Amino acid sequence: MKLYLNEISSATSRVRVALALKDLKVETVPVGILGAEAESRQGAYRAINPQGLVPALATEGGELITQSLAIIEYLDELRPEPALLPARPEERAHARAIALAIGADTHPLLTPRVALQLGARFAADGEAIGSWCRHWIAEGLGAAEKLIASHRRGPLALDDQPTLADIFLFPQAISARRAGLALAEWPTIAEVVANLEAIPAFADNAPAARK
Ligand SMILES: N[C@@H](CCC(=O)N[C@@H](CS)C(=O)NCC(=O)O)C(=O)O
Repeated sequence: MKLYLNEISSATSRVRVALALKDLKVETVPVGILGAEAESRQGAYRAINPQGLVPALATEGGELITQSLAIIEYLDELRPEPALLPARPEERAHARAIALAIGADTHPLLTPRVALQLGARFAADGEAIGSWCRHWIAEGLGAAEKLIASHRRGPLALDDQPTLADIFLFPQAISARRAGLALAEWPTIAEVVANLEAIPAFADNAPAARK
């Protein structure tokens, strides 16, 4: 399998964590995502992923799968152990809800393409874009804190085994810290993230800091 990725990408980090948890190895292809002329915006990469986003996974058979959630669920079906969703249907739904609160409703507001448009259309400078990002991260993690705290039965987001909820929460929390937010504001998340940082599959696959 071949993974198109960027090391600073939080969506890529989710897939890298899932691969590590399942001990699956892939070939990696770096794709630049920063700046108006980034590789991800060029025709050659758009021919691979029409959305111009990373991650994207080429399967052994050469089929291209986009979207981190779809990729991770594919990997979970390909190699079911360790399972990334709990057994009980209600808990599976909670894991997906937490993953989507971050992956669908928080992270999309923080991407380079959004920052580019804020700059181009509204003359937002680095400080304004930083403030925008901190606002949406705080809104997203504030909601995730309540969702997690109301269902949690163990040291991780849901229980004692990593699920989709942990895989989506972790990179977003690392990005929050880098954006200057203190995780202590969300005590449940801070505790979960500290426990995840002790698991090599997470610690070794956090999104890299921007240089
Ligand atoms: N929903 C997508 C989001 C993918 C995404 O937004 N990736 C970012 C990096 S974390 C990206 O490629 N951004 C390029 C850009 O914003 O121009 C997923 O989960 O895979």
